[in-house]
Amino acid sequence: MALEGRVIDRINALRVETPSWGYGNSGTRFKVFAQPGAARTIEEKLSDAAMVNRLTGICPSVAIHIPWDRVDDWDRLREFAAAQGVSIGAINPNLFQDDEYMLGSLGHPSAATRRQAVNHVLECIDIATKVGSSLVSLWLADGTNYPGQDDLRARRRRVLECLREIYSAMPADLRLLVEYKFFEPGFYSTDLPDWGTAFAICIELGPQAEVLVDTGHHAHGVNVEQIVAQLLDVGRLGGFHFNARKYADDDLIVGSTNPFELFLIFNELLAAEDDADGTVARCARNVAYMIDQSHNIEPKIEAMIQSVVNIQTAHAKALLIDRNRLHDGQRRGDVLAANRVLLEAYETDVRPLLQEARKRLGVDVDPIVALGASGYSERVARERGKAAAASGYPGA
Ligand code: RM4
Ligand code: MN
Ligand code: MN
Repeated sequence: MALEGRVIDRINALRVETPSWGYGNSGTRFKVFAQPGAARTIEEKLSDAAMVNRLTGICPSVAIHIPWDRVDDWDRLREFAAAQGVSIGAINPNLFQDDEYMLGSLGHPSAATRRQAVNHVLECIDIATKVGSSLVSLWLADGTNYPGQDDLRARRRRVLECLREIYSAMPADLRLLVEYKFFEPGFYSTDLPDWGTAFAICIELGPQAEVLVDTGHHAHGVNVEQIVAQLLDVGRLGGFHFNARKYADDDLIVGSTNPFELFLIFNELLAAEDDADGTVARCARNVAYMIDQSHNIEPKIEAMIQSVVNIQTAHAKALLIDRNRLHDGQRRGDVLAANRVLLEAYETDVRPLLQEARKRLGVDVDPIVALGASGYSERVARERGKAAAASGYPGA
């Protein structure tokens, strides 16, 4: 029971940030299906995120995207969020939707376009300060589509030079999370294609730059949990964009396609939290857990809650791993005994544990059922209607 109490405390200590763009209309490049009640403004997105937080008890911050969520008065927005019981989390600059960015942003061949891109990130740093956020997440759509289109090393130098300027403008309490992705929209090369490139850039910048792992940004078969382990061991894992993928950067509900991978990721994180090396343990404890999800056909608020529940499930299962027996199996070279320790934890039904954890948090034992019972989705559908409006997604 004492053990169960400790596990429940750790289940309830997890915090997951939800993204503003997950509440507005979004979709694929083929079609954005407008949904009744989809949030149209940043205030509506914050209200929906606040509902997710009320139902789950563990989602008190919301990532925003600039310019999709830009407002004139940031103090007012900060107060609006606080009144809803949430705060503004990571600021995500948008370096891919201006006509100027056809050939890239920080890696663009033209100095004028690079200037525009740097200025945009500087504005985002300023916004972070105004709204009280300690995170800027940077994803570059930069890359090339054809061999020979641009000089790959020159692009790297341009990106680095711009990032140096950005880094030097950061206040001491801000972290820059550098996200990588191996393809799209550049289909021949991407300027920050993998964790190693992102890590090398972070090392060149300094300790406030850390790598962001978006679980959907890897080629098929890549061992994402090993990447997580490597980044933890060098103290440079900054955060996650959790989502699920089957084929590409699908941005599906977290844990919907490969829940075992999610469990193995948490296995690495929890092991590192207790590492004897203080740098590793500190890094693991400061990881920013964020969802980066875009809903195409699924109801948005329900989908977000489903992701949070799936994250909690994987986290809870990883908390049950018997580390003594695991290490014992590893020491003895008993390959299958060690493997079975992980499977035992993974196969445990943690639903009763999560229900107990939710009771202690003072939220409903089943947040999805509670959402249905609240009538929230029907109410916002009535009030907001079905608007093909301003979520930021092309065609939305
Ligand atoms: C990108 C990447 C970024 C997200 C955008 C909307 O693929 O994952 O994190 O901000 O999509
Ligand atoms: Mn992402
Ligand atoms: Mn993505």
